[in-house]
Amino acid sequence: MNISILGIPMDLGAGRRGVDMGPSALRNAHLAHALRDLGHHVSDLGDIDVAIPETLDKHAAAGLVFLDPILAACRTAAERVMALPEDVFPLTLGGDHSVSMGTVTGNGLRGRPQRTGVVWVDAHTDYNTPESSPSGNIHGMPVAHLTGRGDERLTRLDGLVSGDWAIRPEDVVMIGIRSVDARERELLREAGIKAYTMKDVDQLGITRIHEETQERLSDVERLHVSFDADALDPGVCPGVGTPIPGGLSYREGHLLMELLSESGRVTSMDIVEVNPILDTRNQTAEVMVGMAASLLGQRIL
Ligand code: HAR
Ligand code: MN
Ligand code: MN
Ligand code: MN
Repeated sequence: MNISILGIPMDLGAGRRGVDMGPSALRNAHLAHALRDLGHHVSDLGDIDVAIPETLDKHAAAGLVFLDPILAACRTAAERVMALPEDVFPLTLGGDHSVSMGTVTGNGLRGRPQRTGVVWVDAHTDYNTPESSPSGNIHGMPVAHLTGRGDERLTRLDGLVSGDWAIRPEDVVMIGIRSVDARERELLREAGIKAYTMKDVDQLGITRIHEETQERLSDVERLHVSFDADALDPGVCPGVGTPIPGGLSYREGHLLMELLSESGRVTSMDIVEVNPILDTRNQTAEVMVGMAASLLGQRIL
């Protein structure tokens, strides 16, 4: 397979600094090499330009911290992904999770707009709107905006999305969930988003959850996996800005990636929220490189 790596070194959507260094940490953990070892043709397109927070006023445009530079970066990321040939697998590196508004949109519109399913692997549901958000941090809002809810500048990605393309709420499956804000919970229910909590992981197991996910997403034309490192347990991935106890184990993460890989249906992936400032000797980036390798065909035997 042809894989293109693109970094979005942005931490403007998070409450603390450091995930802007995620792409470097992942490259340092030998991401491209690991994928070449699997026989893939890998090209690293480098990073897009993202504003540095210290150079900006923290203008919280009505509950949206750093809206304008986040919009600009997400739009650029979407355009870069849209420009890739259809046979390329885009592997996009955050950055905080707001980058996925750009990457998912770019993947959905690449070639021609297509019905796109999203597997959102995360401790958080990231379904706040500007009104419901307790923090104003945009990395808590990408799924709401991808499904057409919230601020129109973000749902339209600064005018890039015209017409009626959006991710359908029924085409989103979340896995690993254990932190949801009170009003966010109501919005999720209203929208009918399917979310497997850690309780579901404990009770059903990853194999069953994966089967149900494939069943639910059987009609989508493209399938994007957005993997937030904080879905994994903080003991496995300590280098994240918002660690929540009780996460996916190392093997649960790999099993999910292995099963998604075997399905042959995944067409793009993000790795987000890796924060090397808070990490232990780049462990989190190394674990996430392993997750990408499993999604892209690595097998034990
Ligand atoms: N729910 C909280 C908020 O909206 C925090 C969520 C963002 N944290 C993440 N995203 N790492 O997955 O402010
Ligand atoms: Mn997230
Ligand atoms: Mn998260
Ligand atoms: Mn986070």
